[in-house]
Amino acid sequence: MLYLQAMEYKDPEIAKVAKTLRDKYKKLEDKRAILRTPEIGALYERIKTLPAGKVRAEFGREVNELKAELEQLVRKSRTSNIEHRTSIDVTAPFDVNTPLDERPQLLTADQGSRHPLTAEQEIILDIFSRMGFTAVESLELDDDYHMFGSLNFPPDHPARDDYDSFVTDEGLIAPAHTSTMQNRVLKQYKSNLESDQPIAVVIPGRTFRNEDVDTTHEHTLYQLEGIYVDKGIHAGHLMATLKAFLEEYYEKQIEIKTQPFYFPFTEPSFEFAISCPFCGRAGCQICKQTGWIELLGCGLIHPNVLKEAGVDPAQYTGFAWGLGTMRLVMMKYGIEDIRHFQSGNLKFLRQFS
Ligand code: FA5
Repeated sequence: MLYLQAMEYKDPEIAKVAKTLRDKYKKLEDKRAILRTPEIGALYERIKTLPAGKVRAEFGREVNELKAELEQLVRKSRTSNIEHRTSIDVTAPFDVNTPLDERPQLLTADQGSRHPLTAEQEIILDIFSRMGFTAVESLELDDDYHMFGSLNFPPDHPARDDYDSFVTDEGLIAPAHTSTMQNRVLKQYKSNLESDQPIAVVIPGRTFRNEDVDTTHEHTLYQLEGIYVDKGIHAGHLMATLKAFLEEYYEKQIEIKTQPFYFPFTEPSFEFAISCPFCGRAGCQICKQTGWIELLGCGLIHPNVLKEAGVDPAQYTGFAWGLGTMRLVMMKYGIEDIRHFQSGNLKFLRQFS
């Protein structure tokens, strides 16, 4: 299934060709052939026959838009079925075809220990499970629709640039946040609403950003997405849920600060910070002299995001958040540099085993 919004063209000739080509595309086995059809060639020829000026420029622009729409369709055809592909075990530390006696000797399990992030994630999920949330794992390779389109990012909107993500040659995306799972989860659990049950899901995941790495920023980071939808849900429920979770996790009362923010997929949106445990809010290098550490982004799910997943925004409202798991754990143990987690430094890791 392809999730693309068909463009509308003002020029009647282009609109007609667009319709013909969309119909043709559905029947084609080799989807790339749509880019070589005579209809599109004829439109480019037609540009040359128009008088120079506004009419020609407008016609040319729409022909280019149609070409871009078709190219996007082709790209999507390659990526739209990724959920159905067989997964590859990328954790195997050797080529699985290597004969048994030539494989590297592995350390016995009793010489290793769980990574602190894995252990903490279990604690986090246990708290949310007790709060009524189901856990769903996120994907580590996704597509443009789930990264942007399903999340109310208009095409070519500058907000897309805020997520400087990694993209494969085939157009697959290493997700920059766990929000890529929102549309899937809403679709998967919307039947709850019909039986008067809320949608209450948390989604732990590994995400990737082309980031300038420093004490609080990693290029490969862990997030925990949360989604809650029901009738009559408002920002008070969001704040109460997060505060209840944080106080359970830190086992003490904590100071939080929220301020308005912008995300295309929530309205209103907030940035949520907790007081810096390293300096007690006096200001230090880790909190960049602000006294606060940004922990998560959140807000009320935008009606367009609900609608896109088939949930009626006139009946239901909901909230969502994306929590930086590594920062949460840093605050708990006073870890002053996020880079320790993925450094492989045994001195650091053994403190948690
Ligand atoms: C997001 O990623 C939004 N998807 C969050 C969201 C979800 C908003 C649902 C509304 C609804 P942001 O880019 O601010 O937002 O990242 C969220 C959190 O991830 C940050 O507060 C921070 O704790 C963590 N984070 C972001 N970038 C990094 C990084 N480079 N290294 C470590 N943690 C990071």
